Amino acid sequence: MQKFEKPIYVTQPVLPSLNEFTKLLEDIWQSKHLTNGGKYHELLEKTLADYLGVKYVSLFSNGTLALIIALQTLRITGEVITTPFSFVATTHALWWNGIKPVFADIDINTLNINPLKVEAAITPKTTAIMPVHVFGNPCEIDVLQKIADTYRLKIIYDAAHAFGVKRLNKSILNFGDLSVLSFHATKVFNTIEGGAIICHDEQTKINIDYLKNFGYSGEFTVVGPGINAKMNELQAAYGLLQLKSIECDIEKRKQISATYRNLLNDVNGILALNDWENIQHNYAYFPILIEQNQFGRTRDEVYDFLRTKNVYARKYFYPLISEFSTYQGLDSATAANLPIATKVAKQVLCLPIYPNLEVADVEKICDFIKSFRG
Ligand code: T4K
Repeated sequence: MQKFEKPIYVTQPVLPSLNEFTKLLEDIWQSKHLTNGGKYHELLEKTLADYLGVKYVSLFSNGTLALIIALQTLRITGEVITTPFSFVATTHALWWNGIKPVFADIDINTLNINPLKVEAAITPKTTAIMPVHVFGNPCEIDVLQKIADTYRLKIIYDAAHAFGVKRLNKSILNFGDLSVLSFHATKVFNTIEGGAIICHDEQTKINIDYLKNFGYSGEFTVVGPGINAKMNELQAAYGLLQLKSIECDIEKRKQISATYRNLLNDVNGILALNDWENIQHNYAYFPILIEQNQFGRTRDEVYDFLRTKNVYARKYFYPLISEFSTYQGLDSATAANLPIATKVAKQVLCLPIYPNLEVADVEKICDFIKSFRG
């Protein structure tokens, strides 16, 4: 089988129509209102709140700053329990706030933080939990909330992957104290770079908006040491256009996901996560776990082999965040404390998935994988 002529990456952004974007750019050029909460910024916040089914959206220049500000908003200090199986920005946001990250292991079925391990990691210094809806699959939100209520902890969800995900028709962004989205180019919904904090009451929204704008509450008043994390008008306008195709984009992702599942279902040693009951997924990623004993090849061998075929699958999330030198010294960062995450990080491979990926290409990727069985 011939390798792909052009590289197939793990993802590819959906871009809005250039013609339509040009019209909005002309409008922005006319108004000369480029940033600091212009009309497209306001409109995108409202449109997203409606689309997502949440009360308040505060737009940000990226998801990482949104995470940092979410922690500032709730004045989180001390220790925060989080997952090592995520993109490094999750824990970096804690570090930037002078908070000690405490890693808890993940659940083998969901790849999300295991609530039992969260409860076991609570100390008198714990103030909050920062779980991640990894690959867009919801955490055990009810169990986590019960733990948070019992121990009076806040929950900030890193929902970077969870745009549009619903449980029983309700957005999972409505759970916890705050949820943070990323609108990076690699995400289901993108504004090139961007992000948002979702909150549930007006005062919190006002505080978040102060913090992302240097702490200004009026022309001459600064209420706190804020930062500059605003989204500009060009990106907001781009986001509004991108929303037009989002339903169709997620539907295409669903088809790709179903094709992978059908074709890889019977391959011994390749495990894909199934759709979950009562969950409306967004199919942001297509992770598989490769069991070497059954498949006859390691995850790294499959990764390298696919690259020879011009397929750039990604090892999200390897290494674990706890394995990076910044965090290695923490008591909770050991493989002994994180056996499931350690195993999963060695087995996981995210296969290409994006709306414009042809089903024939998905079939060919599956054929490559099958042909490589040991
Ligand atoms: N929390 C979680 C759980 C996250 O996953 C992330 C970000 C964050 C927080 C932080 O949110 P942001 O501050 O980023 O808003 C990517 C993204 O840069 C990062 O946003 C994302 N998570 C992470 C999982 O993936 P890389 O280094 O793997 O991206 P990169 O540049 O290698 O892109 C992957 C592939 O996508 C490329 O091979 C080709 C394609 N691509 C990429 C870009 C940027 C395109 O086709 N066009 C593009 O413009 O980190």
